[in-house]
Amino acid sequence: MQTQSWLRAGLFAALATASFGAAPAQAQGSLVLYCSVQEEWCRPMAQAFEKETGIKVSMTRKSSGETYAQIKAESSNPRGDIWWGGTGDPHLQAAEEGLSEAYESPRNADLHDWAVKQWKQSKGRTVGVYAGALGFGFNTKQVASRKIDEPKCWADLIKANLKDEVQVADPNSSGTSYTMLATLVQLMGEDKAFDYLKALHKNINQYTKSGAAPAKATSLGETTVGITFMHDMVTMVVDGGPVKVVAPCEGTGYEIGSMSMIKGARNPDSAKKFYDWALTPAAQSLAAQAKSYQVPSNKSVVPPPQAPKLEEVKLIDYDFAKYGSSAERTRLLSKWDREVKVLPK
Ligand code: S7P
Repeated sequence: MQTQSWLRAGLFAALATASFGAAPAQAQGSLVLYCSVQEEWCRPMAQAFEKETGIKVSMTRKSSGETYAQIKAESSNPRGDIWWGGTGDPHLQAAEEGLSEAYESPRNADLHDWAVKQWKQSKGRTVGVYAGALGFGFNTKQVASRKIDEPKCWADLIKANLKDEVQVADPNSSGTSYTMLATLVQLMGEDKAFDYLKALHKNINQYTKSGAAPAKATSLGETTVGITFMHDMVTMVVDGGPVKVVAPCEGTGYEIGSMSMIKGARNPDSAKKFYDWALTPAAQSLAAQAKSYQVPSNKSVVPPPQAPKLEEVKLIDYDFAKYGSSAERTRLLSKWDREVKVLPK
């Protein structure tokens, strides 16, 4: 387990100034955008792109695993043009299965190595747009009123004092939760990871569809602990929720949030324009305005001060090639369905 130097280096880059044109451009075609970050970030992205280019955007927000499944189901008659955001593993799976199109943006030169590595690994079919570490958060009021120790480690989440008090998404629909599954397998080894997931199951009050939903539930006190990306918990803290964000003591995995052009897109020119634009400092700076605190992939965008300091998190050397492969992702998900989800509490 080593802290990743690419993240450390990226945190100190300077913010390039760029602004959108003052007046909306003329209507210039259309774009069907599949968006897998939070709705609060998807909407300003669609609006800013429309304003910049005049291209009419029809946007649908769905979780990463769900979007992958939709693109696969539509592959003989594609409806979407571009898939922006969401964890990298299902983007890599889509790339391997030929569901996305190779493209080299002139903006690649402006990106951190980790974002370009994602692009090279997928033979040009997906590129990194942000990075973020997996962790969990807890409701400080709940912890105090239950008189339990503050959880600090993955090991704390399977203790009996958190029975029915942990929430995480279903890894089939959620990229966040698949990142957890793949992270635990890499941290503990597969047998111990599945023993852990079975023990965790006893403490789970709900497997949500969306990966960030447990952050909101934690903030509202509907669950004591929520397992999410750390940046999704930070959003709750910024909104004033009684939440503490935790980087698990044993170490944790991370995501390279990605973007892919859909194979057979009906509006390929619009898709290319969006792809190039989404890698600009101006577009990537919209994240912080939408209270999304990932590390942007464009080297000139300084991560917002609220963003988790990834250089301080004990990150594993996440094997994206293996855990983003079609065979491994499919195998792990069906094993989780068979051996964990069906268990009684
Ligand atoms: O909220 C932002 C974020 O955590 O959402 C993406 C996530 O994959 C979408 O949610 P699902 O877990 O439901 O798929 C992440 O890529 C992103 O950082």
